[in-house]
Amino acid sequence: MITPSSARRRLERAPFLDAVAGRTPTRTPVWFMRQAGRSLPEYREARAGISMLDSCFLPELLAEITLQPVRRHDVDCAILFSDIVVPLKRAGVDIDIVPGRGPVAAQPVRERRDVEQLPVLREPVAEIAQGIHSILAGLRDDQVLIGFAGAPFTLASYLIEGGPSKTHQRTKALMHTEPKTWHALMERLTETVIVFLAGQVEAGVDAVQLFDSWAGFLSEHDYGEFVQPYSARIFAALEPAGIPRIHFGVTTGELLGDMAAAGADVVGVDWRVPLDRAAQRIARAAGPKVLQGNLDPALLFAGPEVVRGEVERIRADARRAIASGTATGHVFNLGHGVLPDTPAEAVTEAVRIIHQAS
Ligand code: 1CP
Repeated sequence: MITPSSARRRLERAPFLDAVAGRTPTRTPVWFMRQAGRSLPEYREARAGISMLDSCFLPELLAEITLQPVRRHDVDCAILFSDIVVPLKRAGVDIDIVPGRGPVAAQPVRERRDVEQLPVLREPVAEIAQGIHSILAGLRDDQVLIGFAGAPFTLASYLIEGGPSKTHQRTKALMHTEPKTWHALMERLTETVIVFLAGQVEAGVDAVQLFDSWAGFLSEHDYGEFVQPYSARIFAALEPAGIPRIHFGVTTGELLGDMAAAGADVVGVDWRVPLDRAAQRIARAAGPKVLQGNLDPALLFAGPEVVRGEVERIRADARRAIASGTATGHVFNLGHGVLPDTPAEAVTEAVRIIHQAS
């Protein structure tokens, strides 16, 4: 169980918190997944000569990189600069982030013995707690900090496949051929994720997002049997902390109800499903929730007029959902992360358009 933190800020006028609580925000809150990173020249400069994973363990650097997009784009939320594999690395798993590719595990987890030997994170990551303190000192009281973790399924996929996968074939095969091994792995990863998030909550983050990025590859049945119970345990552990909990995955149109039912307050929706239809699926399964999304990140390349049209359409979809009682609020975001080649100016312009439309 994750208890409320004495470091938690009391924010009275943050648009994100107003939208999540069902109040009318002063402007539409917006943040973008992957708002920190390669699209920013100042990020490339700050990271020069430092590996991705090393940068996640340097408190002042991770704080600076987290704040860069907040300063440049005037987004309403900072997202902690870290990676989903950071808790695995700190626990002692031999995993690295290969530039241009992503997380790669030296010894993939394939058998019962591998699972039994997989280290579990026992202590929060102290460097991240220090970084969070610096970030909070650099934010205004209308800007929130979102902490995050990867969900057990998405982490398991990197460990089992050994790296990024377009099919998740070994992961699915393990679930079905060795369900006991699968469940043992998910137990361990769930513990790690809870300890990792507990440290962020204790350090004072204002909200948390659980990224189950690749859950959309699963059938509804497999999601329900092999994945949802563990994500639900994480959301239940977070509940006493009293901060908003966001759940996100890509191509999860068919799973939105089940992902909402895992216990989130806010459900991320990718661009494939209109927000009002997403809200119906969510409300039917779990009651009305806050929606987060869902501009197609590729459209940041299409120029401000296209973005303006899409922003209006998405806001109309969200308004319809709220008016019909199937959603209680809307946080603007992309349907997935900022693409690395996106011009920084296009991101700033999109934020301006979203705020203007409020
Ligand atoms: O600004 C922010 O959003 C914060 C930074 C952030 C976040 C939220 C990073 C930094 N990683 C993440 C989470 C993360 N990492 C997810 C969930 C979000 C998503 O769906 O995009 C996933 C799946 C990962 C795994 C990962 N790490 C990948 C994807 C690989 C694949 O399977 O396709 C990659 C490329 C990384 C490396 C990484 N993490 C972050 C950055 C800036 C980078 C690229 C750095 C580099 O290569 O030098």
